[in-house]
Amino acid sequence: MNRTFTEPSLHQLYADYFPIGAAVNPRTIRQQEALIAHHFNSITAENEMKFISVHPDPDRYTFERADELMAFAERHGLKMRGHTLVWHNQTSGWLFEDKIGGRVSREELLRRMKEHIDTVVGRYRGRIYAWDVVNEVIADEGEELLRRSLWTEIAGDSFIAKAFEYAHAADPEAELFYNDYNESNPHKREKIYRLLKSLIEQGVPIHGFGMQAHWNIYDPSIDEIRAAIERYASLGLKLQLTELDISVFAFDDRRTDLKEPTAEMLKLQEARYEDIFKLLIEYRDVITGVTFWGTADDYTWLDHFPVRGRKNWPLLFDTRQEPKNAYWRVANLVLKQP
Ligand code: HXH
Repeated sequence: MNRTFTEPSLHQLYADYFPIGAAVNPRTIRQQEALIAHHFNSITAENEMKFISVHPDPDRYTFERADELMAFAERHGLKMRGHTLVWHNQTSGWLFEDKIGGRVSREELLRRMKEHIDTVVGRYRGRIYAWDVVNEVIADEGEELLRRSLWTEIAGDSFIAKAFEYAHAADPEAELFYNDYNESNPHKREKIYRLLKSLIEQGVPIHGFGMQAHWNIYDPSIDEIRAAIERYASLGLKLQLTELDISVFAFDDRRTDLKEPTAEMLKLQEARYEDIFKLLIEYRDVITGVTFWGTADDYTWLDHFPVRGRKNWPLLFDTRQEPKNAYWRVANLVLKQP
C-alpha cells in the first residue's frame, strides 16, 4: 500500500515551525514507509519502548522491536522521541513484587526503576532526543493530585522526581518531558500545572510538558487549548503535542454502525485541524514538536477503542493513505501565506 506523492511534504511545509512526528510500530513502518518518510521528520514508538515491551522479566530485556524502529528513524533521518519510562499501564507486574509474591520495598522499587531507566535511556543515549519520562500520573477527577497506583502506594509521590533524576543522569543531553491527556480540561490542567510547578521548584531536571492531545471533533474548544498552552508555557517549559488525533466521535457516542465517516464529521474535523494548526503556528515559540498518534486512517489505536467493533478516522491521511481535506487545510495555512 505504498504510493507516490504529488502533495507537498508536511514536515517541509512546517520546517520553520516545529518537527512533525508520528507514532509508529513494526507493522506501520512497512505498510506506511513511504508516507512516513515523505511527510514526517520524527517518530515515536507506539508501544515498543514501554516497560512491558522492553523489560518483560527481571533479568531479560527485549529490545528487538524498539531497535527496529530506532534503525528506521536513522535510515530515514528522522528524530526519535522516547515513550515512556514510568507509567501505571503496560508495565510488567514483577516490577512491584518480591520473590514470594508480596510487595517490594520502596528502596527496591526505586532501585529497579533506576536500573530500568539506566538501561533503556543508556541504550539510546544521543539518539533519542526527548523522553516521556513519566506518563499520566494526575488523577482525572476529584481533588487528589496524583492517581493511586502501585507507584504511589509503594514509593510515595517522590517516584516522579526520582524518575527525572535517573533519566537525566542516564542521558544529560536528552530533553525530559512529563506527558498527560485531558491536558486542556481546566480542572485537570490546574492539577498538572501544580505538579509541574512543584517539580521545577524542587530543581527536578524537567524540560517540557507533552500535551497528548487526544481530542475529538467537538472537544476541547480552541479557547481551552489556548488557555492550556498559555498556562503551561508560563512555567517556562517547552511544549509538544505528543499524541495528536481528532476522533470523529463525541466522547459519549457509542455507535458502531458507520462504515465511513459522515460528511458532517469530516467537515468538522477539517475545521478543527485548521484551527488547531493556526493556534500552534501562533505559539511556535513554545511548541517544539507536534506528533500524531498514527499516520493514516488505515491503522489507528482508536479502531475498536474505547468502543469495540467501531472504526475511527482521526488522522490527516485516509485509509488509502491519500491526503484528506484536513491535510490540505493544514498545508494551506503555510502554502497560502501572504
Ligand atoms: C495514551 N493514553 C498513551 O500515552 C499511549 O501510550 C497509548 O499508546 C495510547 C494513548 C491515552 C488514554 C488515557 C486514558 C484512557 C484511555 C487512553 O482511559 C480511558 C479508558 C476508557 C475510556 C476512555 C478513557
